[in-house]
Amino acid sequence: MLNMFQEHRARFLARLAAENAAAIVPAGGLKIRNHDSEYRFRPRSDFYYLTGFREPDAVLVLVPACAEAQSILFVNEKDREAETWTGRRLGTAAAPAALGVQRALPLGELWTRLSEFLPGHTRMVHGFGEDPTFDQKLLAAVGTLQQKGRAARAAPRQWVEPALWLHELRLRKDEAELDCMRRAARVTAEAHRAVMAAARPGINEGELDGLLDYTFRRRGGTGSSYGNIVAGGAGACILHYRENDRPLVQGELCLVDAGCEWNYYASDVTRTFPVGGRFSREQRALYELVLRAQEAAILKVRPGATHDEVHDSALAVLVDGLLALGLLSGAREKALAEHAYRRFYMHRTGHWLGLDVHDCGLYTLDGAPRPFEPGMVTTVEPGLYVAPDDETVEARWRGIGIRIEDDVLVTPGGHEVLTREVPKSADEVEDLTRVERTRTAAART
Ligand SMILES: [Mn+2]
Repeated sequence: MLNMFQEHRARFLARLAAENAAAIVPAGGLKIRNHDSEYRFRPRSDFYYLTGFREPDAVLVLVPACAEAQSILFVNEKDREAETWTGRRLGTAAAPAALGVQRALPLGELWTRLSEFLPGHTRMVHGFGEDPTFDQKLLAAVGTLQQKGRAARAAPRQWVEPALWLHELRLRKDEAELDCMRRAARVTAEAHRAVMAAARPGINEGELDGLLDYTFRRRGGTGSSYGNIVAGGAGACILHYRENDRPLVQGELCLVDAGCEWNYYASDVTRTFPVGGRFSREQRALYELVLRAQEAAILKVRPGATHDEVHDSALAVLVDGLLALGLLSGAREKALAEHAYRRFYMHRTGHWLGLDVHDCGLYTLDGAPRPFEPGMVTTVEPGLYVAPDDETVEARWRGIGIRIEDDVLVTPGGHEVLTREVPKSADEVEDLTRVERTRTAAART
């Protein structure tokens, strides 16, 4: 695993050297929840991608033009008393061997020593906006250097955002990263199966939420990639439903949008199933429509295709289906052109996936949709949501919310559905959620 991060760093350093640029990448710090309790720490993705280091506060400095060391990590120094209170620290002595950086220095020296390493670089990569205090200190340090005006050893005079070089690297996943994403996908499949098996009328959404978290951690994941969504009934029509606190009702659907994070790499999966194990006619009709749209969209994923093509192919299937079922009326072209479908389908069909659930990476290049390349991972996630108070449709359709989402890797020959082990066909999903079957299976084991 150390190799993976060293390779990322080497690739980024090569780019920085070619651009005559330095980079400063902070891990981020603890966030206060209240008083002296903090939220669980997760390193920022750029920092983790380049180091594999999980301690807060550390700062990576990459300086390819510096003769003495090109990768320098500033870390919290070993401190017996502080470690008793807040946890173990790697420290400056152990960091170079453990992480493969050339030098490690105490964090307290960052702002006084940074000026030693920056001269000779004309540009500087930093992501502004995450931590204004850090930004201020960095601007001051570089400003001081610029005012010295040492002609022979230039100070950085141009700022470059991480999106330009670093995020281009992160967008294309290497084999070691894909291994993490495949593991995340496998655990996610197990968690969705566990939820389907446990779901029954009366169980609280919160219990299923807990079962997801439990399965993710039990199987070695770093947690969930984002806040789990467990939405029974019309809750599914709220795209980012977060309450997760109602009992499931027989005959309603339950939408679960949750993915395991493995070694901080995300998976992002949505499944929708009937509470009690049998879709109603209307639920099944819409479910199979969303599934057909998703399958059509997945087939589009291959090198050279774009997010727009994926979205349009899902949309064509959905609009045809809505017209056939009578949820939309009139001409197909008009329904598409006037966005009549947006009442039922208001989001896009996919986003990049990687260390972040909505991963970095530009969606357009020179104003045009960006073509897929092997190694990129996107979600494919069409849905249909009929608001519970939508008077424009017959009552039997109201309150049905469905989304089906998988994670799809672009391969040289087309694509690979990383999350293919998560059950998806209407019959499979009914089978797994049928209450009598679950009980009999439990009695047998
Ligand atoms: Mn998603």
